Amino acid sequence: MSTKSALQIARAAYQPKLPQALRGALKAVEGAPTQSVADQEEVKKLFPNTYGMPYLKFEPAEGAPAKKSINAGVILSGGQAPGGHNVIAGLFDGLKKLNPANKLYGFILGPGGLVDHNYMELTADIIDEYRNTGGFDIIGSGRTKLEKKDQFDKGLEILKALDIKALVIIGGDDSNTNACVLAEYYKAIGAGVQVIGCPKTIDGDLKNSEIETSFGFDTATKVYSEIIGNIERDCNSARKYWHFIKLMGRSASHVTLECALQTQPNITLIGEEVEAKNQTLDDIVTYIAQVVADRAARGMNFGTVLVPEGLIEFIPAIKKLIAELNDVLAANQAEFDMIQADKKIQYIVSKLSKENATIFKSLPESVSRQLALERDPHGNVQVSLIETEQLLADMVGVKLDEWKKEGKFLGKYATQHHFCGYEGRCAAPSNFDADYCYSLGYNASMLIAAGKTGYMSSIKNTVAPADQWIAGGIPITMMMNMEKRNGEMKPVIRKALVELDGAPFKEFIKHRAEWARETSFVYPGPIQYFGPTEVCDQPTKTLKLEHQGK
Ligand code: FBP
Repeated sequence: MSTKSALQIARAAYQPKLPQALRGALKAVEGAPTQSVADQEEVKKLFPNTYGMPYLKFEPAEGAPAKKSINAGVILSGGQAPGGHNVIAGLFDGLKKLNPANKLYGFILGPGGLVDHNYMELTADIIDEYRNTGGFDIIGSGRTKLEKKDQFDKGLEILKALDIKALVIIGGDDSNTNACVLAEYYKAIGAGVQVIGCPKTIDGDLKNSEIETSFGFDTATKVYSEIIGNIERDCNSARKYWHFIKLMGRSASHVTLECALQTQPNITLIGEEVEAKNQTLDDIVTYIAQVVADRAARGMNFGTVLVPEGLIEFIPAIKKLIAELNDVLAANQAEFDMIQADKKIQYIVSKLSKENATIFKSLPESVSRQLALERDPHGNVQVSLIETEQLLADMVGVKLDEWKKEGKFLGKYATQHHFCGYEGRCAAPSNFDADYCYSLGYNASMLIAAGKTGYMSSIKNTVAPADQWIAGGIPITMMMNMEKRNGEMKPVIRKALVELDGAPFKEFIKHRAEWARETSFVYPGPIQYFGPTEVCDQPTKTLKLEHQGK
């Protein structure tokens, strides 16, 4: 028996809130047919059975809730995000409400569990242990890419053996893309298995006109903002360090932007802006150095800098390099795999264009290795492993030394580095994430009962109180476009990047110069689970500003 903290015990009793429409009998109301966000003809051809389905909304109905016998399976896919356990709890409660004899099976350690037939039945006592807790440890997660027919067929064997009629895949854009491919395949072969997706990722980049936010973003950004606020207070107390803080979030800078809005640091870099302005690494370094020098001239040799982990991918010259690296690796994979480990970098350089080879060679070796060699199973550069915060701090130091010699910088410059990443992904979900996730899971069971496949569970109107949230389903094909992956054009869910004409970014640039000049730090403190609603139930600033902008 494991020992529980006082908070864990108190939190276990929390009953997540559900939208009104999911509380009793309901009916599914179909909306307009959908189209993919781009490349309609190509996407339609690849998804003949699941393309163009209508939006779906659940509305309260008269009478008793429907009864339905159905066993379901669930998979947690990709990086952890606070609230995953509540999605499973909501799904479990929904299935049991449909019929107490219904069973829920969890596939162990991600999509690989389905292929390898590694599973467990999730019973009420197991579920109760995990309600309102962070982490994905109830069944574990993994990054196996579900994309091949033999994986789908292998999965179907175990689904049939367990009489599972529906599979819920909880994941980010890549995992939900694969969920959609699986839904299409099972429908095409008449397998009798529905596939439903759930929008997970702390990165906040799985959102669109219909999905307002991915779960986990709320809690993770609140944890990081607490840490940043604490660092800012330390910084403002000692007044002797520049703190460089890298924030997780993959390519998109949503996490960094949200944390900036919550904590008002001196400098915040936004990858999407760097790309739009066609900035070089030197431009970024010069900008930071200038803020440091200006503050130093006013007696302030301290400050905070937020760096999104995906920054490097947005620097146009490096973006071009990554695109060529992807093509080179895809075209020469067999030959590349045969090359001795210590000769691999040299081999890559020999295949790159002169321009990209020069940039590649100019990067510190740790960065070039990450860009070229160490990709995740979806082909993504593992940006969380690149020490951009250290790289920038050092480069700013070199520039300031030059300026010192020229008499342009007279201050002191000492640095500290931090990375806010893994410490935010498994935090106990905030009230928002606890409610949102439970609703997403419960709603997924209703999509299953409605016989749907290829849909993503959707909960909208999330800045309103939970009883006014709108529950329904969005066809996953609606979110797709064609993109180059491993040298080939593939249908994928379009990643949401920070929009430079969007309300959150506009709010940030309104204040950026003042936050750089002054010390305007805000200290948000830790997430509160019990107490006044204005302290405990606030959604993110990003979500609020995006709603105001509508
Ligand atoms: P997904 O939600 O897209 O799976 O990724 C979340 C994330 O935390 C990213 O922010 C980060 O770059 C990546 O996972 C780190 O991956 P890993 O957990 O494999 O180190």
